[in-house]
Amino acid sequence: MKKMNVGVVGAGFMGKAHCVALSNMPKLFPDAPYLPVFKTVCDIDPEIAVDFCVRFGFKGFCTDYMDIINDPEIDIVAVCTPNDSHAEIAIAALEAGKHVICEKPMAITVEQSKAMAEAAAKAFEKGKISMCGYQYRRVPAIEEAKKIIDSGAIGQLTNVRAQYLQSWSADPRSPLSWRFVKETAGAGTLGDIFTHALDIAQYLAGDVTELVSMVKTYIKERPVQEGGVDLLGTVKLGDDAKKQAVDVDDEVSILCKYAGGAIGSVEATRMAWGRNNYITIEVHGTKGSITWNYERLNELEVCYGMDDEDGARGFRKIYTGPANPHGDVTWNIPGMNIGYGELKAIEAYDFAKAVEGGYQPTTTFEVGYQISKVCDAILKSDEVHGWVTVE
Ligand code: SOE
Repeated sequence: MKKMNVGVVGAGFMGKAHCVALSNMPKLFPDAPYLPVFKTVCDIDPEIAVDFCVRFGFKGFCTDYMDIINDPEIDIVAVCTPNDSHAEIAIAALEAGKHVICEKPMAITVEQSKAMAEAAAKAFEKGKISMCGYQYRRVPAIEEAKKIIDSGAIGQLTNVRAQYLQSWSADPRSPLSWRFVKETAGAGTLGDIFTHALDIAQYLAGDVTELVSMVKTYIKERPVQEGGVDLLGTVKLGDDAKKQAVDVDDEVSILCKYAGGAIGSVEATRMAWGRNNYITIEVHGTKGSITWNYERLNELEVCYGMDDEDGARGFRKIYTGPANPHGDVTWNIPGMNIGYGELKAIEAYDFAKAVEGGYQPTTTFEVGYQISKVCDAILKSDEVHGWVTVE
């Protein structure tokens, strides 16, 4: 089997997600185009880099990502660092002739996203592939929803509502990590999770063309955690901890128009007690509806409203499995279910197929750039208290 050397920059949560996915990809997909070889892992913290190197069986580690960029043996770079370094690392990797998969949000400014999309277009001319990590659109149930919508079975879309609700930062004792600092994160909930819900909505309904928004920060300062490693609310710090101001948003809501003609809304918060990874989509069409929730990610609910008789009308539940998109990764019997790990493996597989086939996969850097433009329009709309057109 063909081998491809991988360099991973950033050995935190997303570094782990990508490495688990890369190692599972050839095991789950019988036609995986290559066997990823763990060549080098980079983290600015040498202890974390060494630990990761040992646990994942990397051949080596480094603390300067340029060691990965300058290594001619490395074919693929996974960018899994905090948001402020995505642009410089991804562009350097593309210019050095690597294929690049970069975590979301793509960058912290529209200008950076634009530069990344341009670098990706140039690299593609030389056969190099790039992808931004908006994985949730690859959930088999969402791909099935897309098939149903595109087939016309639920008619013309009228309304598309998307939500991403979490609670890990609802407690004011949840420490301030890089995710609460504009300089490193670019934005708060907006870049972190709103963009995922937006990506799914746009995948199904077309790009957002006009919007009006509300952007709120509820917890204005948080205790600072020594070391700064992002622990996603799993520790709480007491009143005696040093505090730092939060300069990003906690919650974002928009009303919007989609290019496909539907209207709708997208909302996200990390302050919804009781919600964990609650991503929902509800799509209404002139002939039927679709609804889905990530917390039950294998289940797609569809109502073929015009086909059901009065008194028998309702949502039918489809347990996605081998007969649905990405059925070759799911276990044999619907209801056995896949989770986050398999989803990231689907992303790694889609990326690998694109590398093999020499085409750009969905969730290109161009998509990441378009999402950045919507985020910019959201901040502008909140500022002017009115509707704005997405550039
Ligand atoms: C934290 O909100 C986070 O880890 C996001 O950064 C991810 O993109 C999301 O998939 C899970 O939650």
